[in-house]
Amino acid sequence: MSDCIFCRIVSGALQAHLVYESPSAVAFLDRFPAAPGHTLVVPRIHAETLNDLPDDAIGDFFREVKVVTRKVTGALHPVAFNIGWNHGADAGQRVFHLHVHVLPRYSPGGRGVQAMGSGGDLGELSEIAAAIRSA
Ligand code: DGP
Repeated sequence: MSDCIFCRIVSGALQAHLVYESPSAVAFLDRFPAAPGHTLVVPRIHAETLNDLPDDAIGDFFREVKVVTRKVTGALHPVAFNIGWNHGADAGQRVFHLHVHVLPRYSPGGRGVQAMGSGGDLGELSEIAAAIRSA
């Protein structure tokens, strides 16, 4: 898609600091890093979200996320990572080409994604689980 900035990075039309390329994925430094070495891993094919990535592409793609994580570890020696992605505008997704944030952490005591929860009354677990199972 010519109007997708990550498709343009994948094709070479837009400059980025590439750190890894494979037949299925491209990885480059986030232009607005949250930590040194903050890297984005994107599938070569355009998929807005994980739901849009074909099932037969998912394994290869996530294997490359692992490769990139190991490369960042080898280069920068973080103590841990937050690895994940924003799925949908209301979760903070701003670029609608699936990308996994590989975000190195350099100090202990980090809070996980659970810290994004709102707390309070979060519903009855058994009812919620049943609804998800039957969906
Ligand atoms: P998200 O909120 O999950 O959609 O994150 C999008 C990320 O993409 C954000 O951390 C900044 C980064 N980004 C946006 N535009 C560019 C760009 O043109 N080049 C690079 N390298 N990163 C970009």
